[in-house]
Amino acid sequence: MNSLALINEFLGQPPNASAHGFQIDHILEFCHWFMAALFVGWSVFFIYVLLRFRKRRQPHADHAGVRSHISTHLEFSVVMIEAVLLLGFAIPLWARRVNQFPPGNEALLVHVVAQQFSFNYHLPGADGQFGRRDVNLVSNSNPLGIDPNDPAGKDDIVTTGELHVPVNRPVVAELSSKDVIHDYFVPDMRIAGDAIPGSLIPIWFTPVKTGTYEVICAQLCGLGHYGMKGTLVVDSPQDYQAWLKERAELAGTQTTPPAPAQRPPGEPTGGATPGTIPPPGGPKPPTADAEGAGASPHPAQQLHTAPASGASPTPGG
Ligand SMILES: [Cu+2]
Repeated sequence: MNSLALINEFLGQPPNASAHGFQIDHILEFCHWFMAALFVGWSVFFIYVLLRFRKRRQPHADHAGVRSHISTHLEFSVVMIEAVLLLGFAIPLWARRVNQFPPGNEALLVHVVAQQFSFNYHLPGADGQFGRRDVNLVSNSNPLGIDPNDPAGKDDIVTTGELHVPVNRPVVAELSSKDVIHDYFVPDMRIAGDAIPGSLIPIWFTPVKTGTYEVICAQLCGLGHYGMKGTLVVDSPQDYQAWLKERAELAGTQTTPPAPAQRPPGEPTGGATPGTIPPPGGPKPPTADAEGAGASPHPAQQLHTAPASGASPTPGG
């Protein structure tokens, strides 16, 4: 770390842990120093103008305005520096990030599916193939709607909140969302990307330091946004293989994945989880609302709605 990096640290940026991060850091450092210089420069100019054009010295307004061209030259220089920063550094760096993805056989591909208020991860398992996902199969016990009848999905690994990746290997994360727009942000990896319903947005990074890093949602996505955090664990290759084995064993024995994240205080406690809203005209799920006694249906009505045929939320197999 050179002395220029002091301003990034001062502003709370965690140390970089990715292969490309130093390029982002250089631009950030330059921008922060440039903005600091502009702030000091314009502040001095402002104070000078207040004194120079005070009423005692300038009792009558002068319509001719400023005769010196210094401020014009200064403003032109600032515009030039900003144009060079944007066209010469920021846009080429961004272009490299979005155009030069690592080759598919080299990278680890993971699907990241955001929802209020957690991140789900889908890994292809030992066969390297992702199982088919269907929005109609999404339920509390199958948060990603993986088709139980698809052989490619049998060994898939699904986790919520925590992802493990091996060190020094590129990771391509394809972002999508089940409900609203989220943003998958890993500050230590200097990477972020929006997770938008109906879109698949790939981002990539290569972790270069083992450790545990924070993942946060960087889009205001609802009342529980503040708690939408996760963990990225960068493992040594051996630890990563051990984790994969552990997850595969868990997937084999566990029929019910972990319960969905609890709703934060203030969030409506309606029974439906995002993605499990029944289609219009379909049977309504039994209401789990404990707040309003009037909301719970009459036992006779429950008899009508509960045993609707073909509406079992439990995936077969
Ligand atoms: Cu979010």
